[in-house]
Amino acid sequence: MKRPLRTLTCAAALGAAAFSVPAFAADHHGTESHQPNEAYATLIDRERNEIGHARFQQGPSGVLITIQLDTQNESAPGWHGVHLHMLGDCSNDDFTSSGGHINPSGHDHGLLNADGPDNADLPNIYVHEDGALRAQVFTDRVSLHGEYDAPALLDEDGSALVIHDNEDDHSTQPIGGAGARHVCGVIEASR
Ligand SMILES: [Cu+2]
Repeated sequence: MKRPLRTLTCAAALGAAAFSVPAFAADHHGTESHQPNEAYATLIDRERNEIGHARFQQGPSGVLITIQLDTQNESAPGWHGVHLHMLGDCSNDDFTSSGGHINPSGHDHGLLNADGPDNADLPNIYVHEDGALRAQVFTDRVSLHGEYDAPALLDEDGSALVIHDNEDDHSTQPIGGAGARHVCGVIEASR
């Protein structure tokens, strides 16, 4: 009795494996979304020198932003406010062409504001004595393409990452006292 039972069990297991392998393979060769889930920005200073870049990675619950500034740029050492501005346009001298903050939520500015934060708000970033900076910040108040109903960075008129002259105090209106814009980068889809 034992031997035939074992044979049956074996055959059943093989049968299951034979069915599961093609199904697994089909999943991995099936249609995948080709919409890019990354974006980048080349960062320029007011003299239009390229001084760094930013990478935007869309995750399931937010966008991870990696910012890099090269050494020898004109950014003053210390903390600087960094925000997401509503137009993908860094064409004029003071970068006001990038418009105001992305903020369809209508919330006040400031990560520490009881009526905030607005969609564009991010933590400050720190520039070292030699001008270099490496930072990662994460936000779920924007998305690349409208994921989880957050405003899209890659919408029709684009958007820009802007680094300000001063630290953002995360509460004062409208931009936390962060001052003028000294670095700008148009956010573009990665290919
Ligand atoms: Cu700003």
